[in-house]
Amino acid sequence: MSILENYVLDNFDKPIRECTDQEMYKVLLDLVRDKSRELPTNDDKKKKLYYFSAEFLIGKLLSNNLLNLGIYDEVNNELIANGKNIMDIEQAELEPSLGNGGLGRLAACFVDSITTLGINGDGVGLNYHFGLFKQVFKDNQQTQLPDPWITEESWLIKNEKSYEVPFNNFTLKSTLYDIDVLGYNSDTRNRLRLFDLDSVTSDIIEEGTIHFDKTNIEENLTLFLYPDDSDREGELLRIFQQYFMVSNGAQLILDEAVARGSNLHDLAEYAVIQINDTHPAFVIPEMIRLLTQRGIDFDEAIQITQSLTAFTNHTILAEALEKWPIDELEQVMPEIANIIRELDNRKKDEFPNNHAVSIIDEHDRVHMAHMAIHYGYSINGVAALHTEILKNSELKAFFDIYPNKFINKTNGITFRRWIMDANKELADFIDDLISDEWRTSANLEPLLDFKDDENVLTKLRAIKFNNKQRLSHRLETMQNVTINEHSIIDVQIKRIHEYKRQQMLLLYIIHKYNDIKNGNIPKTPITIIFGGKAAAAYTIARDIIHAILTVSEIIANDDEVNEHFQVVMVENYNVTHAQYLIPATDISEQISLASKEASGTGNMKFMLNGALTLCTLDGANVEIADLVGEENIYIFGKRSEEIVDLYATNGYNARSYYERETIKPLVDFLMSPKMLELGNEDRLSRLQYDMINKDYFMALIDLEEFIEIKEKVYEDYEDHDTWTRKALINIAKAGFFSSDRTINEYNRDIWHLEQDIKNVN
Ligand code: GFP
Repeated sequence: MSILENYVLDNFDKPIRECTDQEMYKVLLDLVRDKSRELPTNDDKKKKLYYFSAEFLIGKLLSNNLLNLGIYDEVNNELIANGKNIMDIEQAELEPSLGNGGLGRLAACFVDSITTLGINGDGVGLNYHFGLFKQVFKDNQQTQLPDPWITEESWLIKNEKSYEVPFNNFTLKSTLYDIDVLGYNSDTRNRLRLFDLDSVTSDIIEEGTIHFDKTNIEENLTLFLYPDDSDREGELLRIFQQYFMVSNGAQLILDEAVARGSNLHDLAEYAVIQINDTHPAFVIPEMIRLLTQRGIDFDEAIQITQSLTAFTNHTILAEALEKWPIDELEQVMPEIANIIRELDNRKKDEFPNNHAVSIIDEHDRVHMAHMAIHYGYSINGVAALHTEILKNSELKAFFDIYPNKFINKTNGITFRRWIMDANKELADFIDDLISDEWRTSANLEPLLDFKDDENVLTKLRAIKFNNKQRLSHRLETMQNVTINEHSIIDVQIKRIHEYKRQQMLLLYIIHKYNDIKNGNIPKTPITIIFGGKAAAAYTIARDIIHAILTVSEIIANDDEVNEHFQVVMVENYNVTHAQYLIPATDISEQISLASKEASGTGNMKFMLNGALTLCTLDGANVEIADLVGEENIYIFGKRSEEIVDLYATNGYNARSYYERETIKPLVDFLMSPKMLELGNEDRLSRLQYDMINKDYFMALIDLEEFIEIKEKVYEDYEDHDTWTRKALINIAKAGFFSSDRTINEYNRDIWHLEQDIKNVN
């Protein structure tokens, strides 16, 4: 009997052909779960990694798991033979929005690679019932709705384990859900451990919103990721969430370590904790508390905790480096607040008068990153440039006292999801050219032999075109938008944030629109696509979305322009959208203000799929440029040192740029009659005012250069052979960005765990 028949008959008592897609989804879920359960966990290995993260943006799991189990083709062929299409079946799977952007997606790529390399390591986080939120566009504005994903047919498996978390005045008892994490062709599995609370309920959410009573912790604790923290109640809720996550995680670690034979004094031989960004940093005082509770002396508890905790920093933006008022910590978890005071006192004694390294500052705020650096043994940045900025400016005071703790770990992406799954046609073609060895080694360099082979270049273009058709079909069904599959596809997809400068691309779009109205028709039509969510309380980011949607409507309504130029904003951008967008893209927009984007990982995904990067020298763009060479990438804009200097000297004046004759009409367009006819005056005037008078992330500083280089990129596209050759070189050089390489380095330099697969590039 075939791989599927048994399951189908067991469940539905009818042949595959007669099952609905929903039924087939259930069958495949059962099949994959059973196969995963057959794989042992890595518990026989003594030491274990616990990757603590507020976010795990895992995306849909069905295809990925089939692929990792090595049964994708077998299953797919059987489905096809029975008139089924796996892409349709996958529609039944709801995508969890358990992350915000790159940070959460990185965590998801990492757990895949950790398992693939045969490392004993679980992810630890929370089981948010409604994720971040579902983005819905209404009147050209972003609105936020709950984004449910937990159904009977989700990947969650209830675990028996449960822990008590002691808050001030009350205790909450957790429920643990696991999601199996499979590696590529791996004979073991790991897990995501997502903690939850049975009493949490959607009943307290106001209909059609994401608002709820923030004080009702028992019922709201795991409703949403990053609930609005613009008031004190919101801040308290975030602290409740963070403490709940780390207390459960730390108890789990102790349980498992003891079960494997630890006497707690030797805990560092059994466990290592990676703190992903600052959200899980309370694990430090919590681990100290738990160890002392189990009879270990306070000084030794500090030393044990320090020897097993490492920290990753993902940003230099002050807003993301969390600082919690100590009185709020006292209100939520007084014992932890006391421990933090003690930890701070010790460091104040050790480094008197060095205020820059205090954990508790003069405003009585606890700096989570400072706590993690002092009381962890390693701190890493996520790209070479970012780590240098940490060492030389943002965290210089720490680098001066702990030079050996600082290390760089340039981010990576899992090739399983980002080419093998997302771009099967390209992956298969690469197999034909250089054998399938790259699927495990990530070595794509042999492709360089084909850079002058016209047949190969033609085939690459054909694959890109097919991916454009696939994207076009998806946008039609999802959003009722038709795009021209013969157009240049130019994409910026990422969280909406001023430093990422979607507003700069918007100003370029206004320029291009005017230019086309003036009779300069592009040789090949152009489609610019945005995707990304703005945090609900981040007003200017929401204004930017509004302006993009409004301009896009103006262009769509203008018959002089719309055949040549189109602007689309994908609604509710998520991992699945990305899997369709990235393989179809020609131009990858990585245009952050230099020094501000720690790494970027979208940039790596685009490169791997043969898009050319248009970028500032920021984050990992610098490393992409080094790998492919200047002639295979488009670089513009002020360099990082200049920008750091401008901030230090207060040297940027937006208005002086605004007054330039190229720039003024573009910014003024925001408040033009055309815009006001379709748009919201409050939002547009606020955005315009901000750009002229503040422009904190300097969108105007690089605008003229950006316009110039964009014209050059479009012109270069017309030479198809040269363009595709550059694309091929980008693909060939992408191997460095495999997350297997990144994890191999983390393990070699930070974690020191047993690892089954060693021959990683
Ligand atoms: C952050 C940083 C990015 C970085 C990721 C992962 O998240 O530069 O690539 O973390 O390290 F800003 P996002 O802004 O992408 O969410």
